[in-house]
Amino acid sequence: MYTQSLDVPDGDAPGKPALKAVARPLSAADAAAQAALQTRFDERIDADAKIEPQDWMPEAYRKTLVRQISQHAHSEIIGMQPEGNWISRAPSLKRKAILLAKVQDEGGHGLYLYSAAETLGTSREQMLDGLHSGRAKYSSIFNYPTLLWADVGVIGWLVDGAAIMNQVPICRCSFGPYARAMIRICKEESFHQRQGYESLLAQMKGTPAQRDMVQDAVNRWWWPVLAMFGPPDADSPNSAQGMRWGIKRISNDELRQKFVDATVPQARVLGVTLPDPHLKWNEARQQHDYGAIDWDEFWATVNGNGPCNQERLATRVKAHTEGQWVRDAALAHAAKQRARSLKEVA
Ligand code: BYC
Repeated sequence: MYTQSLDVPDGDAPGKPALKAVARPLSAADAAAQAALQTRFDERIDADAKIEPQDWMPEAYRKTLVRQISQHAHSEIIGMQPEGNWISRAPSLKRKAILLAKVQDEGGHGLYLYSAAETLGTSREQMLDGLHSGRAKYSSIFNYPTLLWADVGVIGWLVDGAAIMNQVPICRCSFGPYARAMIRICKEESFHQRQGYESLLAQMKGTPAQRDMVQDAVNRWWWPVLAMFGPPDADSPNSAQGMRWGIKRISNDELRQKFVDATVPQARVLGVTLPDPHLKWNEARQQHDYGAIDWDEFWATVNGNGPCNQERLATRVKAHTEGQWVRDAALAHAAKQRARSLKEVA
């Protein structure tokens, strides 16, 4: 039930012959019109122009965007939980205010992204249904626990740092509403990354126990963060088409490498070690070499068997169920206002 990787079959009951809709052949005129639309779409993609919701687009392009935006939006929403757990335990008023703002931002990001998906014809209800039923994916990283206060800082530094690396190129994505949503999201992610790093700097200036706590958190998050960028390019089924359509601009492995190269000097300034004996500067490549990522652990987590998958989904479903009265009240209020304005017009 909790898997993030199920694809729903097209409704064929087990043991029964599949009923397939038979497509009516296109007339010559319709086929020519279709080809012209496809050509226009391809030209716009080649010219790096934006595709807008009212423009014609191939169904596969629409589907790919809905898939990616869905998993991105759900990541933001589920991503509120690991840090949200610490709001009531933040060590000072300042840290609590910062954390509250950050977690609210993540909720806001989810909402912009659900709206971007709505412009493609997929409703918020459909998206949420996919999440709550366990059919839709969200980022593997949010299935790891936040055991210590230092984990909150490390999420800001490393998880949001990885998110920025991955998401800045999406500001140039070919689909207008997604690209525009990403501009604001990236500005906020930048604040998130800085607050995390600043919190860790403060902890590293504290007691030996605080420094140990930061190192412990870094040790636990480093490898799952590297896996966040997705499978190696050679095992990434969606990359080639995503790149062709300008949805994806930089490959999973390239982004991972850029992240490692940017993070090593930051770790040095912070005074922590990164838990990888193979991590070293490669003079010839002018990049860091790093050790092997445990892809079995990644896929187990994506497929519902990470440390917190069940808890994350159960918490989300409970929050949605318990929030029903808020949605009912908002709808009742909107209906009242509509009735009042109709009365005023009459
Ligand atoms: N976790 O062919 P690939 C955040 C899936 S929000 C789970 O490379 P693609 C933040 C992938 O979906 C973080 N699944 O796919 C929030 C695909 O399965 P489907 C989220 C993953 O789409 C709050 C399959 O593996 N960011 O940072 O070309 C607080 C094969 O992969 C993961 C975004 O969503 C994963 N880590 O590339 C703090 C950004 N990786 O869909 C921080 C937008 C891969 O075929 N998304 N999979 O069933 C993307 O850029 C791309 O979708 C990905 C994957 C790079 C993630």
